Amino acid sequence: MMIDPRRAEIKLKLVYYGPSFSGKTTNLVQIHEKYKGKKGDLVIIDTEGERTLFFDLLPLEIFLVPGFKVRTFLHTVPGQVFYKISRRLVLKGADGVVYVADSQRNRMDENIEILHEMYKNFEANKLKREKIPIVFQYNKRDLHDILPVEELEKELNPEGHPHVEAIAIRGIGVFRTLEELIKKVVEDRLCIRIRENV
Ligand SMILES: Nc1nc2c(ncn2[C@@H]2O[C@H](COP(=O)(O)OP(=O)(O)O)[C@@H](O)[C@H]2O)c(=O)[nH]1
Ligand SMILES: [Mg+2]
Repeated sequence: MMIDPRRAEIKLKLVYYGPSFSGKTTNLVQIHEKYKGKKGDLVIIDTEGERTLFFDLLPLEIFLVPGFKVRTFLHTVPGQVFYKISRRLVLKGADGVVYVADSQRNRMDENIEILHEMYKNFEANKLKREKIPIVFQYNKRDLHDILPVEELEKELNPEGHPHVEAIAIRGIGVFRTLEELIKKVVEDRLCIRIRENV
């Protein structure tokens, strides 16, 4: 987090982490659509077969703290095994993380594996696991062979971080996820209580 009192500006770096194809890029595309006029350009690095080669980046301006402009930078990570290093680097200086899990039963092993990798990467970046705000997003709730939320919670989120059910492709749960995270980041880091209706 960077606070620039002269420009009355707070800069936040938020990272969407998770396995390949869980819906991270879709979240950013939906947010980009909604915040027309308040945003910078969404950078999606497209490659054949996989949408995110290095990262997606979406700068976003919001007015949360009275008198301060909050500039948020949303990043995603590439999911595949061979981009391990990018996934470590992108966490550098992160203020908060959304863990986008794929709710499908057959994706559970990968949800767990990439989550453990994320916790290891926190350490590599000197981020304290207990201190960094995390919101879990259980995505693809529209599909058939999905696990109940209670089971996902037990496996992925025993610490009880906030969680949101989502169908990112239809925009459902996307903004709630982002709002939950920003709220948590600002409250934890700036010790400011946010009104309930932001
Ligand atoms: N059925 C369904 N498909 C989704 C949902 N969210 C994303 N997808 C699809 O899942 C695929 C991977 O999404 P993408 O955002 O590229 O995943 P990423 O690899 O995590 O960035 C794409 O084909 C999306 O359209 C969802 O909520 N439901
Ligand atoms: Mg992607």
